[in-house]
Amino acid sequence: MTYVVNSTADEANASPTSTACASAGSGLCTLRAAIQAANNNPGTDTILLSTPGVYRFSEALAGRGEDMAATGDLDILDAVTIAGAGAGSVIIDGNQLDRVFDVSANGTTTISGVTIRNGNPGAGDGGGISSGATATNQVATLNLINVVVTQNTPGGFGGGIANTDVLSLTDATVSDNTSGTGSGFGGGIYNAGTATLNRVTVSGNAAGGGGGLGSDFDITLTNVTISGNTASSGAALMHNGGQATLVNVTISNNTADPMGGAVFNLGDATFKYTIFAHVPANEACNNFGTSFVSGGHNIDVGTSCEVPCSVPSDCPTGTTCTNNLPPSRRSATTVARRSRRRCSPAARRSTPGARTALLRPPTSAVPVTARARPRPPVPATPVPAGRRASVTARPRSRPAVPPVATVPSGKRAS
Ligand SMILES: [Ca+2]
Ligand SMILES: [Ca+2]
Repeated sequence: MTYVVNSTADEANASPTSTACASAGSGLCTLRAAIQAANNNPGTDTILLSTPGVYRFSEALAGRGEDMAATGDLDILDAVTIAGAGAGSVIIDGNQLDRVFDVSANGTTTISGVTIRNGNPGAGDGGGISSGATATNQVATLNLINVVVTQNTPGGFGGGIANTDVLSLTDATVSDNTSGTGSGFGGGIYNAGTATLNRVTVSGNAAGGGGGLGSDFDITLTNVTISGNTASSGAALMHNGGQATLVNVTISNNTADPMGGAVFNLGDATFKYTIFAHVPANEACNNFGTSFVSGGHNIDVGTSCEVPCSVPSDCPTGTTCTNNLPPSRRSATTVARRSRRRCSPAARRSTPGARTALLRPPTSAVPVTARARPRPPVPATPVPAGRRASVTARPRSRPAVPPVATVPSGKRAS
């Protein structure tokens, strides 16, 4: 069935068990009433939000912790398609009363063409959206298309979005969300399932760990910009486990204190055609994971995000192992020079200045010990306090986080 919303008011359906959309107040079809009706009507319905305006939660319907869409957040219990007229014109505003959407429906829910803002579920996860099935053997898949998620502030994880199942964002912006004061994880998005982002901007979000993105499982970023996010560590991305795949990603101007201005990795990560733009004096990447692999063709304003190499055979096809130290530091010790070798596009060799770099000793002349890949510099506090605290506080189905075991022995402060 297709429900056409014809009122921006926030009113519950006249009958909470009806499949017809008519609110208890005006008799019009409100967004809340449409969701209640669609929940009651088996199968994937469509809800059209064609009327521009701000769909603001009513204080009269405040009520966190309710799961039938009658009060507080809009609970999606049956897979649905919600189609808005555009993120610039259709704004769903949680009014700080609760998160905006709580998706627990088995199957595929699609939300497009809306802005989701001002969600605040209190102590819960997912300021704007929480998505994940609660029933055993069910999977909530949420696709967000042409959506803006902004200015949401949960007490828990996932300032903008918290996902425990399957999430995708396409042509979306996740901006200016904040997860739990000080210790929250995933300022823009918290992913404990699988997350796929394509043509997405993640900016201005804040968290204790993972300012832009905090991920415990697989995450794939393609054509993504992550900028202006802040955290204690992993300002752009904190990746705790599973595979992170970054292709055509720009990471710039993210700020972490004390470490990991760009990426904090405890899992497996690969990156290709990726720009790491940060203050060169700061280490932008902290890798304690099982792998941190360059697919080549990256640009690193500093050097910390490129994986060290020792010999050309360490590098992907089309790249070669060259000294990445700035000219002013190339008189450093042999060990330092080797630790700063990075895989760079082979095309660079065509420049006259770099040509001498080709005149290196043959591979056989490099001592075997030099092949051991140096670890990146280890900061004073390997695992952020926020991450530890959060694992303790939220033991639910999160994966085994290997924060301590993966840190090289002898490198922890304290
Ligand atoms: Ca339905
Ligand atoms: Ca609710």
